[in-house]
Amino acid sequence: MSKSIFEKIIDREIPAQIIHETDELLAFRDVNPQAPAHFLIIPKKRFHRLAEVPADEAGLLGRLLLAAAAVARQEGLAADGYRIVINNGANGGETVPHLHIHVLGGRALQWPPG
Ligand code: DGP
Repeated sequence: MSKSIFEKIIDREIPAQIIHETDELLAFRDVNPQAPAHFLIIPKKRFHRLAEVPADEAGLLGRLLLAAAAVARQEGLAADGYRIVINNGANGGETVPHLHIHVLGGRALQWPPG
């Protein structure tokens, strides 16, 4: 299967503003920000969406969430708060077929989303 945009970012084939990286995950700024602060956390291992992550990867999912909180803190979002979103599949609004966690902050966000 051909590489997704996010795999090309992982492999440094296309540029991105990377703000955190470990051997298993990457955080970078969203190219089309929906809030003053908007970044994505992705696993380097490819899962098309949350629903495809097997039970034996529960630890990785936990570390992705912890990294989202840690990078939000690093970005100065912890005091005022932020939102974490995972779009899963077409009706969820997922456009890039590689699991990603959105972190949005820097303004008050509406609920429910449209
Ligand atoms: P989603 O709709 O949940 O699949 O979100 C995909 C997000 O990925 C969307 O907010 C825009 C972002 N995005 C798409 N292509 C690129 C890219 O080439 N670079 C970066 N940094 N973000 C991208």
